[in-house]
Amino acid sequence: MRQFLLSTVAIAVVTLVGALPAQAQDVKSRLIRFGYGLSENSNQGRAAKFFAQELDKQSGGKLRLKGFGDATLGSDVQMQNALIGGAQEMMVGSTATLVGIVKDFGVYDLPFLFANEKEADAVLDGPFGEKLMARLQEKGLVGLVYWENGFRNLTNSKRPVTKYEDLSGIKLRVMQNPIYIDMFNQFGANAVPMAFSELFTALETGTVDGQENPVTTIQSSKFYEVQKFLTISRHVYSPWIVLASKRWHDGLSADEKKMLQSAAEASRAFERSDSRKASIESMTELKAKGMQINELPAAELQRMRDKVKPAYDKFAADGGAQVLADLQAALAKVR
Ligand code: KDG
Repeated sequence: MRQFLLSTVAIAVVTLVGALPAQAQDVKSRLIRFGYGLSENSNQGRAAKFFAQELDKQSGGKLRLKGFGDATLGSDVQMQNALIGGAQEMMVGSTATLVGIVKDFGVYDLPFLFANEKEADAVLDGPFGEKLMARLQEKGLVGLVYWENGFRNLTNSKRPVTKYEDLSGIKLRVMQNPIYIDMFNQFGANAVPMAFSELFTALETGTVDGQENPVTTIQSSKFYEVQKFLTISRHVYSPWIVLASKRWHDGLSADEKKMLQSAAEASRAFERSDSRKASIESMTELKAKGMQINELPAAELQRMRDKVKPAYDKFAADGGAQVLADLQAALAKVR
């Protein structure tokens, strides 16, 4: 009887603690600076706002996340360094710009890797994506969740791209990542690596003729003002990754870490849903803004796949063989 009473009391206490309001949990008042590169009125900006609201709700207003858009806290690479040094708490940015910190993140940049969002979600949120994310900790970063940047498409000011040879001679801005540089040089373009924050001006002044990004970014960054042609190629599925400074994150209580992760996971669901809806809306708006839009047929996409297949061999030869094999095994499970 005594044992029964003790276990009943224990269950009651655990239940009560779990339901305790934030005020009774170990949560301090904190300001969290969250940097990102796109505008406030973008899928990235809307998700940052949702993340802040969710964290506010879960922490009783104590964990105040403040979004800083338009790269006001710096480019992805600059913010990554600020997090590592402990000068900034959080950010969201492209996994493509992480290759200088953990080279294996380049696996996500391989052309035509994911066929659809379902595959991407399953691999990124599954054991493969989590394992790769965990490797950031030894470098001073904590990955919380992946968001969706999306399938990337081509824009330029010169001509319609109906086959990859049409890219010949086009100065094409790419992210600062060797796989993108090689890929577009292979297609005959002149790949120009550049931070996102410099891109609009570079397009406006003709420093570059074109770029490649998801249609949501093309719309929210108003690239239609300086680009005439849009080619739907979906040549890479691009993830974003929500990062925290490990120096800062290590100082959080277990309750605070739990709230942060829970709010981040809620923001992931919101962001993907919002991005997919915005992707459809963006196509309508880009047409209305007068962009000349073409979609590459399957036969041309296959030609492009064949043309850049060496990217896979090069990635494997440069030390990426194991991570590529692991990703392909994870993909096979969801196909
Ligand atoms: O800061 C902007 C980046 O997060 C993201 O948009 C990267 O797709 C990207 C690009 O083209 O730089």
